[in-house]
Amino acid sequence: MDVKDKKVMVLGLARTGIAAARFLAASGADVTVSDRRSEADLRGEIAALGDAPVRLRLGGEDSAWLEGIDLLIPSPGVPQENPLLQAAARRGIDILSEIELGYRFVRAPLIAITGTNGKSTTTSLIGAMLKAAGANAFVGGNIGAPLIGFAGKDWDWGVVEVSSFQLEWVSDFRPRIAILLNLTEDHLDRYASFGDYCAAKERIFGAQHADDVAVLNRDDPLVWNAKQRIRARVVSFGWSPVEDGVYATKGEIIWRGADAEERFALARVKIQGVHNVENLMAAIAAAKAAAVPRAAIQSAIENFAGLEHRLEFVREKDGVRYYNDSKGTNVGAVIKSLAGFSAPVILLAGGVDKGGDYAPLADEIRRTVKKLVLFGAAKEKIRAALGALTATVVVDDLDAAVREAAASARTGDVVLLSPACSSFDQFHDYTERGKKFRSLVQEL
Ligand code: UMA
Repeated sequence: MDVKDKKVMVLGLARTGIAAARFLAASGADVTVSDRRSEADLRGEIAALGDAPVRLRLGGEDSAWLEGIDLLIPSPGVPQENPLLQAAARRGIDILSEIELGYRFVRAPLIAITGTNGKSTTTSLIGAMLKAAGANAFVGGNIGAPLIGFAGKDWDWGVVEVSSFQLEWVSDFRPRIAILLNLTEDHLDRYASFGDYCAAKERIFGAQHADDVAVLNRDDPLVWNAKQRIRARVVSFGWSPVEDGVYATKGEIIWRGADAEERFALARVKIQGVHNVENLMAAIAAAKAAAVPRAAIQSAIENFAGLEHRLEFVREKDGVRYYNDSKGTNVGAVIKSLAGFSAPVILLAGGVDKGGDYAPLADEIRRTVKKLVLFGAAKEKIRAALGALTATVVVDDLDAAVREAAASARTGDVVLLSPACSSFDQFHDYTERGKKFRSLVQEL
């Protein structure tokens, strides 16, 4: 692909838009960046463009701006119904997501990871395994560093977290190794149905060839069902023993290839919980497909301390342990997080509702949640779904939620922020929400 002298519009000026615009301008394209936010709102983003020669179209969306445009790169946060995107499609303008652009320009074989939950942990684990083996590998994508930012040099491997949003506009995107971890309801504010969301995720395998590898969760029926539509060689992971693939027992993970077997002890692994064993299995399946030696994998899994905002231990005060799980932005994630606790939990949840159903949380709420503290825009919807199952209090915001939780917690309890919602009603993103929670807890 050659972008020199092409007229390209980058839609959305945040992390993705900045990286894409800078790359395209440096490659000789004629770049226009559009964002519905105003210039005043975008000061920091405009500064991050540096001296890249780009034209700015800000503070709205006007289809006249598409005049002469050959190619449009939407940011992941731009939904398919966006009027400019729709108008571009009607005019026959090429539309590529930033990971498709990245795929075409980044000089690295890719390992791509998707799924509803566990993406960032699995992505980080695979990166750590490759680095432990001495490979020159990068970790990027939805985890926070746009793929296109890694163009311009040669890599042994690129490990890329990809979201359903990023997979909406791909065509040739062909990871050597692609992982689908699990599928539960998420982003139903963006998709017409759960089926549409799953179909977007499955596009990760769409351009793979027979000599590529697809890593699939055998225990998730929706994921396993995708097998029949995949051309690549399937390597599976799950809890029951298999002759070819990966499985786990209580104390170890076993990988079985065509004529070899390797065992990975879990005794010294720091990340806890059933969901993390699943992430470890998927990461080991991918690392073995990338020929990473056993010792490098074992050392990486023992050194990995987990991610910020993902069941992150904040502090213990008066015998109460506080955990920040701000990245638990959907019901499936919260179920897995609660499953890891046996102590009574005071659960802080709420934020922007994503159009899904909270009822699947009922069993875990009954089992472990002694009090539900709800805040933010979705609080009444969650109270209607779950409030009858345990003591429930509704407050305005996270500050009040932390105060309420601290006042009612007793020695031995756990206070867990795992919101089951996105954060955009009261925060910039989940990291800001998680940092705020940590500081509120530190001030107690
Ligand atoms: N905008 C418009 N018009 C629209 C919608 C948005 O102009 O119709 C503008 C906004 O005003 C804003 C910009 O687009 O200025 C925002 O774009 P963005 O939301 O794509 O933000 P980025 O910073 O580029 O972040 C994106 C991903 N965001 C989303 O998918 C919502 C980041 O994932 C990702 O880390 C980053 O690219 C780098 O690849 C975040 C996320 O929440 C973490 N992902 C979802 C998830 O994990 O569940 C999918």
